[in-house]
Amino acid sequence: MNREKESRINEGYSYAKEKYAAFGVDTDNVISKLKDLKISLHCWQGDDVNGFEKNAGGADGGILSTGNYPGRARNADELRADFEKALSLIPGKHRINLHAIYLDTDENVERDQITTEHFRKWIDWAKRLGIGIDFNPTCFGHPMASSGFTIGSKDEKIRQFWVRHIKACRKIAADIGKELNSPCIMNTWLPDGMKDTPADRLGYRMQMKKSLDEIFQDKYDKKHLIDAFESKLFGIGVESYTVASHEFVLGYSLKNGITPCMDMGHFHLTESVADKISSVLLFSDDLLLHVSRPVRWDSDHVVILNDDLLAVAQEIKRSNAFDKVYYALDFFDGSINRITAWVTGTRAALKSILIALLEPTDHILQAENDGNYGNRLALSEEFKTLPFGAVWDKFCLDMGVPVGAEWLKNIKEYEDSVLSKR
Ligand code: RNT
Ligand code: ZN
Repeated sequence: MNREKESRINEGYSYAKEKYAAFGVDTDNVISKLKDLKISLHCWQGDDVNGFEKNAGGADGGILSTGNYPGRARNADELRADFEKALSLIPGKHRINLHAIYLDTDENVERDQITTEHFRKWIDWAKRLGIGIDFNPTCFGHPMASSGFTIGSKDEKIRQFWVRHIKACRKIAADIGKELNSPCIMNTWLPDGMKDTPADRLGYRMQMKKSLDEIFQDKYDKKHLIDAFESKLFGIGVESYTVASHEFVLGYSLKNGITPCMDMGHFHLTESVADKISSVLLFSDDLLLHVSRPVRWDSDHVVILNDDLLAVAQEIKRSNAFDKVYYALDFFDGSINRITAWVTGTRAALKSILIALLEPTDHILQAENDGNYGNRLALSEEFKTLPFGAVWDKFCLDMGVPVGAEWLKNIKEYEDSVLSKR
């Protein structure tokens, strides 16, 4: 970056600093907090949730990536290269999130037989980059899941197969956490459900509970493994019944010391995930968020800086809970450059956090406590146009990543020299 541009960014920043200081907000302090904040980047945006099993069949179980933009990663080496490109355009040091189907091995290994060694190359790579890895069992896109049930199945063969898979994944996740010296968050999402109204809603839930109890019998140190469990409302082809519903997941998690996971696309569209945070955190030590963007349904669009995203970050800030809430991205759009998708979504999530951290919350709170709801409203509106963009630019500059839309040039270069050759 040339000196002229750099000094313009610094000028903009000192103006913003002054503006925020007038409300008692220290922008330098906010930037230093944001530097330490980690977002978990999901590997599955890089290849449309296909994975690298020998007979990879893509996603099912109600989730769907659409689009055929050229250049999708076809193997783990390509995916790692794409990740590195994305990470180089995102300010801060982040984590990556692997699904079990992203194993990197020549072996043809069944899901209930996978071991840490099948992820050795990922672990070594993460060590080299100095980043953490999160993990997920993959309970979809497999013949044993074709009945629509996994650990909630009434068929013992199917149920036990998936119990073995999730147990194997927990072992791998704990090994990863230990080796990388950073707890690995393993999130379990289960597609189990039915297209039409079941006669036995309770029965499958009892099966699932029994399976989970078996799975969590294996004990691991929280220093290495944090177990999370994701709820869902419905999926395509699973419209009438989801075994792991919000109540099921929240109930099971709270009772068993598991971290609940709330995906922003897994609720009725008029429900506010932001509103749930303060309730969940009163009863759970922590919370995993799958940061996603539903458009009419759980469509997993790329995350953008919209009201929902901002409201979530504001709630976490207002609950002073950034150390208890883990941000993991979850979207998959195959219709655009996949690195652009990662970078856009991650930068949007970081911007929402930055805006929340910069918020002069005390002033809004004071107005509320004084019973002056007019001032609360007016201040909230005024704060929306404080110059956070100048602080964001400064943050990007400090972190050595492109400022503004400059990063699109890097994407173009990479597309020309790498992606277009695939
Ligand atoms: C599905 C869940 C789940 C998946 C990933 C691939 O609706 O959101 O988190 O998106 O595990
Ligand atoms: Zn999710």
